[in-house]
Amino acid sequence: KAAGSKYTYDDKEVILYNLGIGAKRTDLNWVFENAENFEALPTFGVIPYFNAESPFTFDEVVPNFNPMMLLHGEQYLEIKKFPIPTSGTLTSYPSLVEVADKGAAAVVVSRTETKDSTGDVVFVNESTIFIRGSGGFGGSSKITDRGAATAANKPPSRPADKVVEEKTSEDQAALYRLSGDRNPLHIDPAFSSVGGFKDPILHGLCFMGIAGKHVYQNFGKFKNIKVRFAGTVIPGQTLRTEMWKEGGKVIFQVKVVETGKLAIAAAACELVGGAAKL
Ligand code: HDC
Repeated sequence: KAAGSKYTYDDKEVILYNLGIGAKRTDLNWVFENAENFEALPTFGVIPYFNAESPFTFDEVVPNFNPMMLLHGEQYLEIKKFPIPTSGTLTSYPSLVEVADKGAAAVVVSRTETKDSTGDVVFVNESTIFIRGSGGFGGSSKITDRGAATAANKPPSRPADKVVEEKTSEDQAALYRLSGDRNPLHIDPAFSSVGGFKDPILHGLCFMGIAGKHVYQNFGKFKNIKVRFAGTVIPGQTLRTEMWKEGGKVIFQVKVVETGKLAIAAAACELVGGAAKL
């Protein structure tokens, strides 16, 4: 929509988001609006875009669309302007980029620019949605190279430079959904089981936020983050983020400790100024 989708928020939305990705009551900068360095965690940049009205419906772009078969496949977030505002009105402009045919599934890529009231772009989001059972329509299987948004980010063979483990709460998805993603897949077992999951699964953007927090805590500000959701996470499971600093970039991956399976792969953050503590 040319007019864009407005998202108005204040410290309440910021604190709710920070709590949703695991901030603790003792993390005053993240949970107390009067703290000297009160801030939104960097991946807050997905929230205005996520709450924007899409200019297309999945029904219009893929065959056999079933919302129960939809999974978040990949996400790229670029933060174009610092500091991230902790209140205000931001306007998002979403558009469809491409649809690919993966045989058993369709992949839908969209892009959203989010601007502040001066017209500056604050965030760019590129989102890949993986829709099982909607492929086989004879389209190309290729995804266009979009630079950092599609980079392979293969981890180096040496042991990780930094590792952080964080146990998610069993109520993580129940809390995270209040930041705008009310998809029943994350709360309603009757819905998730039709999609193939006995227990409701955690939002991809929630565990991306948790991993982004680990990168931020260890290496400082980043100007972008890209992830591939390689496996599902059930609220209550423990996430292990393994990080490698390669020049101005932190390559990372996330595993579920209880199963040893990858939850995030092909992931990286490019650091602001390339300067980072290690
Ligand atoms: O990787 C599998 C998986 O299960 N990943 C985890 C998914 C997940 O947990 N996501 C987060 C939770 S869901 C969520 O948060 C939903 C949220 O509410 C979103 C709402 C958005 C609404 C938007 C409104 C606007 C799975 C199932 C994704 C893929 O596994 P397989 O089927 O085994 O695929 P595979 O055989 O390995 O590969 C087939 C082709 O697909 C490409 N591909 C694989 N994983 C991908 C992916 N593409 C994008 N994202 C991924 N995660 C492969 O490259 C392959 O393509 P090709 O054949 O061309 O090489």
